[in-house]
Amino acid sequence: MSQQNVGSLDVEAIRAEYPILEREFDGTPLVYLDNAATTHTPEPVVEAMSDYYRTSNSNVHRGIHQLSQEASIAYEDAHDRVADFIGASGEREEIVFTKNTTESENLLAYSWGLNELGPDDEVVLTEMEHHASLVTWQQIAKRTGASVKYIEVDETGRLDMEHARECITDDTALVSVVHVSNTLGTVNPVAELADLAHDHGAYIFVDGAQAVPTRPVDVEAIDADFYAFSGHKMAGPTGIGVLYGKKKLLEEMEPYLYGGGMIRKVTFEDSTWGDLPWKFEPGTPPIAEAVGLHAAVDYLEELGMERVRAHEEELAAYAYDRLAEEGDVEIYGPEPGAERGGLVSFNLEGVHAHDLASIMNDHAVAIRAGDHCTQPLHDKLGVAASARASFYVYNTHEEVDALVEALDDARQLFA
Ligand code: C6P
Repeated sequence: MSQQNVGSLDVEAIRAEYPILEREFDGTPLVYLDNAATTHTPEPVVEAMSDYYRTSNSNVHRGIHQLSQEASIAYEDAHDRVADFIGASGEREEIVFTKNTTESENLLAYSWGLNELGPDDEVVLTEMEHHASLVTWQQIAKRTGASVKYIEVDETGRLDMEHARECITDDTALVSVVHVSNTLGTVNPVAELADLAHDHGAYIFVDGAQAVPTRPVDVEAIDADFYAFSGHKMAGPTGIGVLYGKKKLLEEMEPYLYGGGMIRKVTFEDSTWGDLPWKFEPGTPPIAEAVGLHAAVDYLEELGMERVRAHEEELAAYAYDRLAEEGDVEIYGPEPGAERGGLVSFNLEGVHAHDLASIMNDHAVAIRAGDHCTQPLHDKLGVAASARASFYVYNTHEEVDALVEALDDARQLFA
């Protein structure tokens, strides 16, 4: 297999569109393996955003003038483009732009959770949830009297589906599950969980922060009621995220932020709300970021999401196998294959993950170390922290080799 053609992506051509990858630290070329935190932004996306600022910058839905109309059309089109990308047939009405996945989860929790949950209700999470949903539902449960249950993760890093069937009952109001775990890499059976939730009259929210950037996602094939992700993890800009919701459910939900741009009629006594999705997008929204997200979707579709997935799986398998050969490395999560996304979390015996990340940094290898916002999961794994290498469309086998080679330095210094 050529080092430049991983999973049939032309990685050399792809890398040429990311000037940041040319950076060197003390003469050593950057090896960026922190893509689950944030991916880099290719030239077409930067160009689309700077073109917007150069030619059409204005506020949306407020002006009759030409620039405002252009900005409004670009902003609205971005909703349609995202809807199409994730298979939402209700188009823009089902796509709410937020700041990030975290805000999307909070929107659902405040808007739906605070109003609908009560002491008889249960919210079913999994032990591998990111704090963005785990902390949010904990807090909403405290305020509403609802209880929270966790589907267990088994020793292979997969969800225990037998336990899932025990946890999800007629008392369940919502199942909140991460599609691809940012720590274990596990790809969860979200469609099966959606069926389970619906069989018991519950809704399902899917946290797709690590899924939409890395594989084809069809929210209607999953039958997700709600689905969230962030622009900055999918070759797009920071400052924009998405909450997908089935139109009927979003229509029934109260807004959670109030202000201009989301109303139909306001009197001194009361107000009524505008159409979807605008009733959830008060104030000046992330317009240039929406333009950038649109360009990122175009960019990814041109690469082909099946090819992106194949590339991710292949690099994860290569990294897993190389790390597993080391003998003193503990790897978390499922073995390589369709049930593992493009990341590998691990620990090197005798070396704290933070020290390891610091040694990697000396080699210009950027990885993440810590709890990855999954503290309870790390407690369960029996470690305070782990190191994590996560891959994207521009990563190569050689970069995985650089990661593995740097382990020797860490051993010499700390072990
Ligand atoms: N994970 C990481 O793993 P925001 O920061 O709102 O764009 O995304 C939050 C989030 C929610 N769910 C999952 C599964 C995630 O992985 C993340 C972000 C980053 O490095 C930061 S903790």
